[in-house]
Amino acid sequence: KEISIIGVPMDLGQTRRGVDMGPSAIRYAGLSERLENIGYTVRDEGDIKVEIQERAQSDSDTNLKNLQDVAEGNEKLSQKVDEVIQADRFPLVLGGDHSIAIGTLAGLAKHTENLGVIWYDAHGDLNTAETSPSGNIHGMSLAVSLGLGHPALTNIGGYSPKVKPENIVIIGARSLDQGEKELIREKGIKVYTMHEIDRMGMTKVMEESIAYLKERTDLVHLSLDLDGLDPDDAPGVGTPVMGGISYRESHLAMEMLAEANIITSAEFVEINPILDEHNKTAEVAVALMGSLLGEKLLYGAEEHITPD
Ligand code: DIR
Ligand code: MN
Ligand code: MN
Ligand code: MN
Repeated sequence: KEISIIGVPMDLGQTRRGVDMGPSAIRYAGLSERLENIGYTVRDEGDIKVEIQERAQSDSDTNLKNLQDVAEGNEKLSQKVDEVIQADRFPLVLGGDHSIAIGTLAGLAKHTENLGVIWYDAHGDLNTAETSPSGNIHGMSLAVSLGLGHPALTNIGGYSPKVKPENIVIIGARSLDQGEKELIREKGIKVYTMHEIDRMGMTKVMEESIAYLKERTDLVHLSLDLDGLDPDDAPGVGTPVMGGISYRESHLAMEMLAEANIITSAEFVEINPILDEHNKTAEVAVALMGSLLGEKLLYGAEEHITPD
């Protein structure tokens, strides 16, 4: 299968400059070569055109920051993702802040009633204008995809909602706002917080997540916010939260997804080179993409060791 790389230099979903350079940092860390080495044909679609604002623009009648520009960028992204799926290629979306999941999911959900989503993140991104402490749209993208939020966001792609609450699994959560906790309870969203990861181990968490999504969804999207990882392993993020998922646990998670062969699209977001240490976070992202797409250290992508 061919992979289409789509860069989204979006930093208007939050207020720390620099995350718009994420796509460049990831490409510079050797993404295309890495994927070609495991046998894929890689097609770099370039970057989606996104507005750059040096100062946040607040919407006059809501507390949403940069609403119009975030909406426009996501509309373009949704069209591109839709196009890539229609062409039967695998969309690999590079952020940019996590507000871009709105556009990615809008492009994907056109193709199925039962889109599964793995939200790998320290946060839930389940705020609405009413519950958001920051007004930052990157903290709202999952709620928007459930159909909750400003119509300029929920109607991207021309329909809403994009995903059902029971088709979502959140992994790595450790910083949830009060309104997000209430929404999780109300909608019955499946969440593995750091407590469950510590207690059950990543193997069990992924086995359960994979079984859960396999039984109810057809396409499964991985939305991986690098702040899901521990800041020691992924320092180049705008909102680090200590006590995160380790580099090794993350590789294990990606390898298990590769083995289960359920992921049909992915995005890696929130890499901010200004806050990074020598592009470490982009390098971590590329290594995780390699594992997600079937790279193994001792054998090739198409061979599997099957125990007898
Ligand atoms: C916080 C932070 N919950 C907010 N969210 C972040 O602003 O809504 N999401 N950083 O990735
Ligand atoms: Mn996020
Ligand atoms: Mn996050
Ligand atoms: Mn350390």
